[in-house]
Amino acid sequence: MRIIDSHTGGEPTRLIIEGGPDLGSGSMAERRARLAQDFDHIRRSVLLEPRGFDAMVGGLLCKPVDANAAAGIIFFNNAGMLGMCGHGTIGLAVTLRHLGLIGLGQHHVETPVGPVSFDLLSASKASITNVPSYRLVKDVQIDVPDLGKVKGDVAWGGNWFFLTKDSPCAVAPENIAALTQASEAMRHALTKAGIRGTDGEIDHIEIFGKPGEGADSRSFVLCPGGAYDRSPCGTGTSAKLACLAADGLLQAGEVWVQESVIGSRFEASYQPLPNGHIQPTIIGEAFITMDATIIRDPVDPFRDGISGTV
Ligand code: PYC
Repeated sequence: MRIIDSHTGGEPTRLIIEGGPDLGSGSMAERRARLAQDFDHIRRSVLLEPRGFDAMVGGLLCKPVDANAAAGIIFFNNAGMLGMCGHGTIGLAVTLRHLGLIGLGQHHVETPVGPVSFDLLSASKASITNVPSYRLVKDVQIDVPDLGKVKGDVAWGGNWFFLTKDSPCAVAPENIAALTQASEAMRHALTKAGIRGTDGEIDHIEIFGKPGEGADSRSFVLCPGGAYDRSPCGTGTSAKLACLAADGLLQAGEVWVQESVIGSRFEASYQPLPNGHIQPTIIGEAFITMDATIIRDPVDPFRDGISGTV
């Protein structure tokens, strides 16, 4: 398998661009189910140690159903399949141009949770238009061991998020271990309380803190496999925009600068949709870091990654 790695605001994306499994010709949702059921060893071999590590997000480049789309993509991580991935779509845009498959401008992409698009603004910068996003519930209160009562919103931005300002410490790189522990505890508390998204568990936690100069907000995002997002998280920023829009705190077209715990930034805005949901747009930069071939030696006992650690 040929892979191309990139990072978006520090968060890695590893795309399988050749030699991946044949998932047939269904929708990306159908192909994602086939990938999960029949080819999970491919996901593991590409992302888990010794080739990958817990923060890495993978994507399988697929032939789109609609010939007018630039690509179909199925994103996954160390724990399983993802819905959408914002930083990964910025990485995809930059990777497709690196391969000479697209030029600057507008392109459509099919994902398991619906069509998205991106405008490639330069060799390293893209503006993505995400799936419609919305807040499901405001001010959910959960009891979290060692933290007490934590209040937050549940929102969809292409994945399910619990968003809270109740942080046990400053949202800063030196507190990543404490933030990880706190968000794991919040996720368990949500599961224990039976609080879910409409079609699945809330597997991403987003904790907000004081932003740096020139940003509107800083966040720590816990991903499903226990790693934190080095980028400001495209789907998490979309969920945040949905909450801001629902509270009347951000107007359509207004720019929101979302900063990650390591200080990388996305510029985000939204347009309202007739059903009350929003259409988020996220601008970020990605850089290619590697173009490589995966070798799965049949006698290597760890050719499909080290499992059982997530
Ligand atoms: O950027 O949407 C995102 C994302 C999801 C998980 C990691 N990054």
